[in-house]
Amino acid sequence: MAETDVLAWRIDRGRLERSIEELGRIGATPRGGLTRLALTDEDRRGRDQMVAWMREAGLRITVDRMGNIFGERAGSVPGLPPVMMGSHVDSVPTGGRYDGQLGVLCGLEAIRALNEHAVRTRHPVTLVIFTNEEGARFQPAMIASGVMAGKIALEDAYNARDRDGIRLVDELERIGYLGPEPCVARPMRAYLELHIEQGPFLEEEGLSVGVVEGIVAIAWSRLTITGVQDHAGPTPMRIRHDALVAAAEVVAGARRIATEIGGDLVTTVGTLAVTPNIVNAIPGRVAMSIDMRDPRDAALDRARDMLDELVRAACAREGVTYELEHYWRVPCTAFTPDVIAAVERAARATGARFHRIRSGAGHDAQYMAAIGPTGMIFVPSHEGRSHCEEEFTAIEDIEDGANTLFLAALDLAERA
Ligand code: HGY
Ligand code: MN
Ligand code: MN
Repeated sequence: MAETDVLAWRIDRGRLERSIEELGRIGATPRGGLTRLALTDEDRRGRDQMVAWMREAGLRITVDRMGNIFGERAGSVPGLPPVMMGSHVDSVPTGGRYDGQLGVLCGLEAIRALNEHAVRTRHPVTLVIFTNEEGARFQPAMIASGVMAGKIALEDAYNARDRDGIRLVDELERIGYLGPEPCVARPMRAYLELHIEQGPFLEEEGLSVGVVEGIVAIAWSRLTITGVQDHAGPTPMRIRHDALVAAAEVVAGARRIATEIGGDLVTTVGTLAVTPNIVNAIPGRVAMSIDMRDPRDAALDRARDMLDELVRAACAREGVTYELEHYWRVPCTAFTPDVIAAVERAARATGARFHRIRSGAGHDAQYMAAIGPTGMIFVPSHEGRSHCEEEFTAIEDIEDGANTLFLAALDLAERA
């Protein structure tokens, strides 16, 4: 296969657009977004649709014990490790139709294009769909790639419970995706993930492709504050121990930590559950989450220490007790130079307007980078929006990204 010919190959934009539309209808929200939480019936329907398309594309399907789905396209040289492309099909509640879904569908389109060009690459090419990447229903995020990378114990993942106390493993079984394959690191030539940027940089710079160099460090904590539930009327202010007053100090303090440390540190309190959560009772209990991220591991360590002190002081002032658990931490992750270079060559060959970029969002690629050569391709998010129904990426940019993924996968699957 002459190098120059291959670089002129392209994916089929219309076919890709139709797949995005069709998969986006499963779990669609009235405002054009997507609610397809991990291991729900909608997720099962999305998975079933992907498996049907993967079978049509001639892929050999396997499912592992975390419900990760693999579709393998054989290579010409026996025994060579695959080039893997993948992402996730679960979404956040009232999320968008591009987060995760694009990576899986652009990977499928790249395989369909390989079939069209009747090419047999030296290395196999495998499409992978990871379970529960979002961490919206079961925590933490990226739980299935985390098990594969040996960073999360299978039993811990199996016993993760959603807000109704339902276990992850029972839902895997219920939807028929508790597979037999071990969920362990497997040899790979490279792992490539196309994803929306979920930030404003590419669109602001008029770019259609981001060549991702790595991902920030991420820390998730859960805080439970216990005060004294009492009547909102007759209880004098001087004897109150109001869990929500302490929690409110922590919310405002988390923002101050980001301001004080500065740089690219971000802090978010995303969940806050008040008990008994009625007008005329002093809150006796608050459960809340704190998400902190920074490209510098040391800065994230400092932020966590400041959070510990913030919580201690806020609860002491209000005379309430607390439990603070730092339960998930992923280090700042650098992708593999050889894979980054392949992505950059591919972006250049497609004529896309590209630039190097770092990811502020976590992805399965973050754990895959711990077990093999890994890289990512970003496409722009309109106004940088994501994890919302307004999430949008123009098909012209998706096409540039998909062509970049296709040519990078070809490059990596053909080279020795
Ligand atoms: O949390 C994240 O960054 C990803 O959306 N799971
Ligand atoms: Mn995602
Ligand atoms: Mn996401």
